[in-house]
Amino acid sequence: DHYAHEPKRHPALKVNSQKPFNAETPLQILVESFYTPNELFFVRNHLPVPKKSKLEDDFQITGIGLDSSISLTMSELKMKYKPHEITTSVMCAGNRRSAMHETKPVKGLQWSAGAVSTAKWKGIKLSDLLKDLGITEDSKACHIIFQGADTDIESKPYEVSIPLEIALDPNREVLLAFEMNGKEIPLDHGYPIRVIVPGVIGARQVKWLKKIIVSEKESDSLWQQKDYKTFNPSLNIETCDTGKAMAVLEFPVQSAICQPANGSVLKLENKKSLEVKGYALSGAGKKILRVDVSVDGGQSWMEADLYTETKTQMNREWAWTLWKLDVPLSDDMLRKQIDITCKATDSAHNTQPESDLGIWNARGLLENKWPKISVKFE
Ligand code: MTE
Ligand code: MO
Repeated sequence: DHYAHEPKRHPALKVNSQKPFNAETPLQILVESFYTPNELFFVRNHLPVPKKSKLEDDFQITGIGLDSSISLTMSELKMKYKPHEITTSVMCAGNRRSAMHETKPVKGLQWSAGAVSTAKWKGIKLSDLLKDLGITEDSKACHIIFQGADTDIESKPYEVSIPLEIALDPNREVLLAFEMNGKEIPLDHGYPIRVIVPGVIGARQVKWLKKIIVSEKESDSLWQQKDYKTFNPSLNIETCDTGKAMAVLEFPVQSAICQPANGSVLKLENKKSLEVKGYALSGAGKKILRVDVSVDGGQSWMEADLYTETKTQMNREWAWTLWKLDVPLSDDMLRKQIDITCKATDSAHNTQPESDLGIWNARGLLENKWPKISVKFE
């Protein structure tokens, strides 16, 4: 059985598929803490989890600009390079795909808004390692390919790449991480070493890292060349040109309403206001400036309170912002369904579209239209 080495999982995870294992963090739990507990961090696996005892703590680095293939162990890494800690959110490009699917059917796992989580990661900076090995901006290389230890039935590993420019940028803080929230990285999240690339979609952040290849070209894997691309909204899976489209890297501004749950029937209890909570984040290190909430379909907006545990540098916010608002309740609202929507604005004043007609794409990636929930009082 290819799936003989799957770890035990927390029963609260909302399972999307068992083999391979894909599960989201329940929305209520997501906004309970800034750092997602490791055992409740969403899981996105394309392939079976590799056997733990086979995951030795070393990996290879090879490719152009290097005389030979170099093998590095975790203890060597820790000895040679300064440890570095960052807080980042990891979000799957398919997060909220089910909302896009409602507009027009799309291919892929039907994620709700729980395909995102946040952790403090400790590791070494990839830029330190690359510079030490003499890989510079003027080398012939343009891409860094990462290979995981997880393989398909033809023994092909999960593989993607990132531009060298991002890998070498010390301010981008790309990590070869070995700790997640102060603990060894759990098996589902890439034990013993995974790549963390702040500000980009989850797909580029390779778990169970086995090999780094310094290359002139992008990875030729289907995850780099086919699956994680967006297209003109009028193109479908058959008509889209995957050769022409760019691989998705950085993501647009996003938000979600996590509490109350969509469809809740709430108790009256002399309520004067309703507490609404959610998250917001943006790609490329943009921080969240504002989250606005509307209960009248966008005619008027209230500003939510923002909460973060990171000390943001300009353009280096890698983690989400949690938000909260006590929505005042009028007598009229208590009698009928309340529709709640929100939108976030990032530090470049990018904001979310009201509808997804203009961003719809055949793979259902990067859905970020205004999230909507409805609740009522019993
Ligand atoms: N790395 C390997 N080796 N295999 C995978 O299937 N999935 C990617 C990425 N890294 C994947 C991987 C995708 S699509 C996402 S969204 C993130 O891991 C999810 O990370 P998580 O499971 O730790 O939440
Ligand atoms: Mo993903």
